[in-house]
Amino acid sequence: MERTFLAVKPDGVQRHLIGEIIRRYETKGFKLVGLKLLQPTRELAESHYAVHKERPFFAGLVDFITSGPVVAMVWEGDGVVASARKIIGATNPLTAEPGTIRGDFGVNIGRNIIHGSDAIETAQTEINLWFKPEELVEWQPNLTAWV
Ligand code: FUP
Repeated sequence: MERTFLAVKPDGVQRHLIGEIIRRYETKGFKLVGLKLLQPTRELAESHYAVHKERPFFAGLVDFITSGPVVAMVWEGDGVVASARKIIGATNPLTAEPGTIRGDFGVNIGRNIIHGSDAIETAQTEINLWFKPEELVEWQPNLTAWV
């Protein structure tokens, strides 16, 4: 089953958007299989953003993502990688469509609230970077048992 890595960035946590963001993926129908709050180390942040190492914004990006707690998540479902990106919206919140997370809540490209893996292979790399295998939970949704 397809999985993706999502992270509520320090600005999303400070702005009390954790619940709002989780709600969007839960109500869409994806399954949460990993969740933790942590303040990333520089080592973790530099690995996560290694693809941007040579870019002028790299140091500021690492400063920002390590500046406070982040909510790291793994979500599972058919087509979850692309769908999660659609729900997030464009990188620049000023051009992200209304109705997307960045379009609804952000104004600043450097403070764009949430990260989402951009491809299935990237998702696998990011999940392995942020989570140990035993931190991921296999479970079967069973609505009829509870309602
Ligand atoms: P995204 O996949 O939409 O998160 O965007 P990118 O992987 O292209 O960029 C990663 C992060 O770098 C963005 F979330 C914000 C930051 N960034 C800048 O600060 N300035 C830029 O010009 C581009 C990206």
